[in-house]
Amino acid sequence: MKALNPKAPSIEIDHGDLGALMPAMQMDFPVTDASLLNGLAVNDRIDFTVENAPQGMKVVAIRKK
Ligand SMILES: [Cu+2]
Repeated sequence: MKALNPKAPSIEIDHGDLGALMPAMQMDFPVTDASLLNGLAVNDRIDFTVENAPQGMKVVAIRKK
């Protein structure tokens, strides 16, 4: 993970291939709640869950590896 923005809230992730969703890239994802960013630091390796809603993609869960 490359950057945290608790005010947005969002998270910048250098992610691998996400199957049908998108290829590997570095990008900013909105997160459902800033509390998901608690305890994370830049360059932590994470697992994350993305919800692909009609209004756009949102990260709904983050877990440190
Ligand atoms: Cu992407």
